[in-house]
Amino acid sequence: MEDHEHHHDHPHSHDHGHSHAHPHDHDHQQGDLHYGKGEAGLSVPGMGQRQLIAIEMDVLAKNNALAAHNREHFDEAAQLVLNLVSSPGSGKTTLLCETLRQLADKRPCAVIEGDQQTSADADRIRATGVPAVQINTGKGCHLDAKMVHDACHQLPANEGGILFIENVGNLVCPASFDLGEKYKVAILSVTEGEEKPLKYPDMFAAAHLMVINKIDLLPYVSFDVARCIENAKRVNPYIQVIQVSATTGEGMDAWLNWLATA
Ligand SMILES: Nc1nc2c(ncn2[C@@H]2O[C@H](COP(=O)(O)OP(=O)(O)OP(=O)(O)O)[C@@H](O)[C@H]2O)c(=O)[nH]1
Ligand SMILES: [Mg+2]
Repeated sequence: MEDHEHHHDHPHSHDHGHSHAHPHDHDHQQGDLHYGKGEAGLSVPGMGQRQLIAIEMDVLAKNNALAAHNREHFDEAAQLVLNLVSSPGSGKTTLLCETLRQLADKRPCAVIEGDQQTSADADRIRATGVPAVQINTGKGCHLDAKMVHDACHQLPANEGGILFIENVGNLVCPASFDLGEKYKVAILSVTEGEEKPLKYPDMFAAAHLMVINKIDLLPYVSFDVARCIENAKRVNPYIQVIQVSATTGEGMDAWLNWLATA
């Protein structure tokens, strides 16, 4: 079936200022399907682009208001809050556990864990002696500011400390939801492929720092670190990069130094 509608017939796609160049535009082949080219950047059967934009603006506006409220609390408590985002299994919890061990007796820490189900990650964090609240999102694919607000009320005061928020493993939705954090930190492991920043640009555009994890596995996988960094900088020229192995400890000093000055 030849369907060129998505290529040439965008009823609403007169210029609204969103048509900035995407680095991957030139890769598109004839016959590929592009559902993100409308104004809303996505497609939902039965819904128009304007309707989708209205819904998204409403949801994000409510979330942003709560995130601003969270940020005020975090600032009052002089608490550094980081939102750790990545695909499932990149090593967020492993990196966190190692970080918490290194920071023990140096800086008070607390953790909010987001997963669809289970308290497995909060249990791993609590085993380090650091307080943690597990949020189960059910069918939800990301944490939102209200969830983080509620979780903070379950945690002890963490004046001058660091609150790590481990988001649901997902490189898409968490990019859009401000939780009130100071920075998003994107964790990408070397088993995932160096094209991820180009495939999921929103996440890497939103992140302040990219942590490349599992560098102990570099001898066994074909992962081009320089290319990965180049790709990340194509979507976010300002992104900082740190390479670590959460299991061997390599690169942990750079990460801890970054935390100390963040
Ligand atoms: N070789 C190696 N394995 C690692 C490293 N960091 C994490 N892993 C392993 O990767 C797997 C996933 O690690 P997790 O820390 O659970 O990953 P996560 O990002 O928290 O996963 P979700 O919470 O499910 O999204 C585990 O088997 C870890 O032992 C690393 O630096 N090197
Ligand atoms: Mg985890």
